[in-house]
Amino acid sequence: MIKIHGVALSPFVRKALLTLEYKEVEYEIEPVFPGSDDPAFRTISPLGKIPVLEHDGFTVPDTSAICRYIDRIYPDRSIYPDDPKEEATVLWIEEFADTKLVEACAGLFVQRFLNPTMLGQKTDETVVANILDNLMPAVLDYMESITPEEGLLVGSSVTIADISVVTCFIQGLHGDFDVDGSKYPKIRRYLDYTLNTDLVKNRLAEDKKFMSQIPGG
Ligand SMILES: N[C@@H](CCC(=O)N[C@@H](CS)C(=O)NCC(=O)O)C(=O)O
Repeated sequence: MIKIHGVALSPFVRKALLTLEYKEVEYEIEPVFPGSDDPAFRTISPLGKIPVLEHDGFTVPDTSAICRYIDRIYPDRSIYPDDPKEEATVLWIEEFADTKLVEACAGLFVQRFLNPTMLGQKTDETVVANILDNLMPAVLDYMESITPEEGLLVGSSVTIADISVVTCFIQGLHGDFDVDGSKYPKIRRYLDYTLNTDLVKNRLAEDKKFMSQIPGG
């Protein structure tokens, strides 16, 4: 059985879970908070980051490695295109989502949800304003430029690009951020489509259940 070390509200843990759920692979979660200094966790996650995948005594951190590993051992419904150019494109979009898009979306989640509910800290409105005024528009301008008028991001089936991007926008929703369709019609169309798939709706429902158990959440 696959074990994911982490907590499901992390955008990166969600990325691994969406990959497993898309492939209908059973898994269990070993709860670990980001930055945990538990020595056993640090051994399998030298950077202290979640998630880490464990499978048959083998462990690997980092979702880029984790999702690729899952795809290799469960090759049905591959999320990596055969075509080299399409594969390169989805890997690039994954990288963009894992760096810039997550910075903007998770930044709002941290300020507006995590700080006030779990960390006992106030929302820093200066940080929020900087994300909304500077980081987010640049990120969304780029996303709008690469999002097609119809269908998924690359090709005709779900890829690691879709999973990486959607997990970030879910994090944004948890940080009270949604995409304005009058400014970004292609992203809006894409989100209306992907957020309404059973895969994503089920994951969102799990998130909401978890968040509602947090005092103030
Ligand atoms: N590149 C990593 C990023 C993982 C990551 O940044 N996880 C965050 C939680 S969302 C974390 O564990 N942060 C703790 C830290 O940086 O100390 C991946 O793809 O898994």
